[in-house]
Amino acid sequence: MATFQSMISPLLSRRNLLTASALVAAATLPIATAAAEEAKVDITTLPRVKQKLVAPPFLPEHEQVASGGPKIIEVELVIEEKKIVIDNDGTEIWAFAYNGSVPGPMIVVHEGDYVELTLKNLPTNAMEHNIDFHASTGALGGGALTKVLPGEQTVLRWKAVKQGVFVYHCAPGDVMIPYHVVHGMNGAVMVLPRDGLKDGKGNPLKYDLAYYIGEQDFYIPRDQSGAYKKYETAGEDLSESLDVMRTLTPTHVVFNGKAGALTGEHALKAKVGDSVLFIHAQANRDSRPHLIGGHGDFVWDTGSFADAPATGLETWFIRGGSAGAMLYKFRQPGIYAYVNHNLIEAVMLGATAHVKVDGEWNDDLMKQVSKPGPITG
Ligand SMILES: [Cu+2]
Repeated sequence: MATFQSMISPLLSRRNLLTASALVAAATLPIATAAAEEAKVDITTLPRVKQKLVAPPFLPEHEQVASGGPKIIEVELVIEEKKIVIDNDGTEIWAFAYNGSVPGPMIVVHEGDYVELTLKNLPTNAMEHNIDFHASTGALGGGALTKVLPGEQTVLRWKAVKQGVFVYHCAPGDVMIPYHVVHGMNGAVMVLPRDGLKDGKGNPLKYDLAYYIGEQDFYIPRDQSGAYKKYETAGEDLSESLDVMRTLTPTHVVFNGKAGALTGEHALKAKVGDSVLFIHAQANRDSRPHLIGGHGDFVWDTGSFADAPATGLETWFIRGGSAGAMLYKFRQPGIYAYVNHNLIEAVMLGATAHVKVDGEWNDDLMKQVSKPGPITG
């Protein structure tokens, strides 16, 4: 009877042989693999471009199709601990803000570019901060290499090898990770394909406008009367905030740092015929964007531009800890509501934006045949 050893040893030796020959083959291959190509990049020869970051809902100036080869895109984020108001009732939070905005600014590059970030922690701040880029590879997304104390700065360079839209956020360790993220310390990166967006069948997709909607859940402690508490300094709310966070029930879910930040006179603007790219980021919690009165013509809800977009969606899904993108061409004028279609969160907690669209009404798509009036039959 064959022993166990004799049964497996031919397999073992065959596997060893295969492994060994694979190693030899790899060693003798011409330097033509993608990995070898990447290793040959001489970073000192690449052009450097400074990208001027802007507060959401806007994106920095950028090309949709990259001209030329890879570049080093230099950006600066300055961390500021600042008191902000998050609703129309004057509710406050000491936010931890990249470049002073909640969420932080969007960075836009192309696949193959390098992001070179200077991260500064203002000397007036109280806490250590850092940054974890979901778009990057290695060292906890850069989090392990970017811890800066108040008064310090650091420079991190990473290569954009994954195309899509991605979240970045502070991750200083332990409970400070969610505490900083739900105090506004997150933002987004868009890594475009070098030849621009595609519809999944190889046809190019262009946008006339792009808006960046950062959704933020807040967990504000209340006093004994039920009123939201105010604090004198950043970090003073730590233990009471953690108690509210443990409930997993946010007191506010808002776009761009404040309920009403993108409604009424602050509405996003477009014209009939404009194709508008909406980038939606949520660093902590699931969301389900919906454009009331329109659709997601093309939706990359996983955030990956390497995958074909879904088409004609009613509502889509943004996984907590990710960003997604949607392209829609407006066909009718009027006010559209762009919401998180958990409507409790949209209407009662703040997650609503408006898009004011100018242009000519199309009766074929919709017509009010008779105005509301008494029932006649
Ligand atoms: Cu932080």
